Amino acid sequence: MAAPGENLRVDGLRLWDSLMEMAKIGPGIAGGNNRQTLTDADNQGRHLFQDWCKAAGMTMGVDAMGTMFATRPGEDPDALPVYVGSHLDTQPTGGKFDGVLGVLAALEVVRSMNDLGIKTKHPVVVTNWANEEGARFAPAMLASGVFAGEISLDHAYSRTDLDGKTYGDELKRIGWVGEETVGARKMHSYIEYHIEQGPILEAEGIDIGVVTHVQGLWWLEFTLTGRDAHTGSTPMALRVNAGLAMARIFEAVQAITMAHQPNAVGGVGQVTFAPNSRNVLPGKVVFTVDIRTVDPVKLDRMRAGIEAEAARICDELGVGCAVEAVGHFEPVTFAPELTARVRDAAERLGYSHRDIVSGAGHDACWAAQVAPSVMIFCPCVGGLSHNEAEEISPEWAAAGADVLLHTVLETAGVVA
Ligand code: HGY
Ligand code: MN
Ligand code: MN
Repeated sequence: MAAPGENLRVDGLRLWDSLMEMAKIGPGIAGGNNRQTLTDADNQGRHLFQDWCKAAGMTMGVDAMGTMFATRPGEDPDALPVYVGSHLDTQPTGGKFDGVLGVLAALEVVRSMNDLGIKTKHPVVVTNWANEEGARFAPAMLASGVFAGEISLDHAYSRTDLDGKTYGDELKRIGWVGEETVGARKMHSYIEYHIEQGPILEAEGIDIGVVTHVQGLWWLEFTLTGRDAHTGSTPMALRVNAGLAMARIFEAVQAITMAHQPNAVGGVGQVTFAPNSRNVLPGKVVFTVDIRTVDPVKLDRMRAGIEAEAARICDELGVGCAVEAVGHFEPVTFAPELTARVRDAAERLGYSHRDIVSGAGHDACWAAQVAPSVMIFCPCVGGLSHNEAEEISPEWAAAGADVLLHTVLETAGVVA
């Protein structure tokens, strides 16, 4: 298909300025961001994004999960919109670009279309999905999961953070409970631009990642019940040591993951000890095992192996063991017609590109359940992400945004 304009490019400087402006909100302690979902910082970032969207002539809609949809009208009012976006919430020690690049590059695409006086057949909707990270309220991609009909609104509203605050209460507190029914919007397609969060593109000197698949995931929350006891006076043989059970389960996760190589990952990012006192053996230990692979059979085999091994370990130590699957999605395959379009756009713009599987989960995983979807990656320094030192170059950011612009224009259909 003929390109809408061989040399159409975004304004890379304006995109970078917006990224740096947003990065001032919810600063971290080491140069990154702590703008966790439904915090006051998230609220501030949402308002800045809303102001920018209105200044670009878009109208804002918000659904009952707090996801934001800024619409640029199309010439055909009956045409389903092309959705383009990602997320503005960050990890507690997050970077400036994870998610934010996709939302602000989508805004830059609209700003560029406005500058160039381009009209499209389909409306274009710039999207900020609520709670993509799942750092404060598990699971990740919560709002897009409700949108796709995979998670109920009630379940989502009931999710609690470590302080016992619920998603529903916190969304109400910051004033972002939208009127729209979650999932009522119908999509023509969904396109998401994101940093790779892995080392491949930078190591190979490639400008653009054409994301064909996303690996599947299980988040298994283990609750181990031991017995609070004095770390000094309790004989070793009398201990009901939930902490020791946790350590052995961590080793089992590592061993089972390594036994399922290549292309499988497993680990634990969050543990809570109760009572968490230096001289008390923990009566309760809660942690979430995160396992991922692109092979669905392997994914379920890893889960079964870890659960069986955890039960054996706890039985041996006399520790109680409960496990709940708090997050899951099957491996995702993106729409071939859209991945081909991304490849063509990169080719035409003179950017090097390669197909790639996403190691991280994204809202596009759930969008792909309800509409043809695709993702575009740019490199990131050292493949580092979920770390305040996350870094990309302005050139990398702009190159991916150029490809996003062309992919959106070809999908939304330029009207002369
Ligand atoms: O967990 C993930 O893959 C994403 O960063 N939420
Ligand atoms: Mn992300
Ligand atoms: Mn992330």
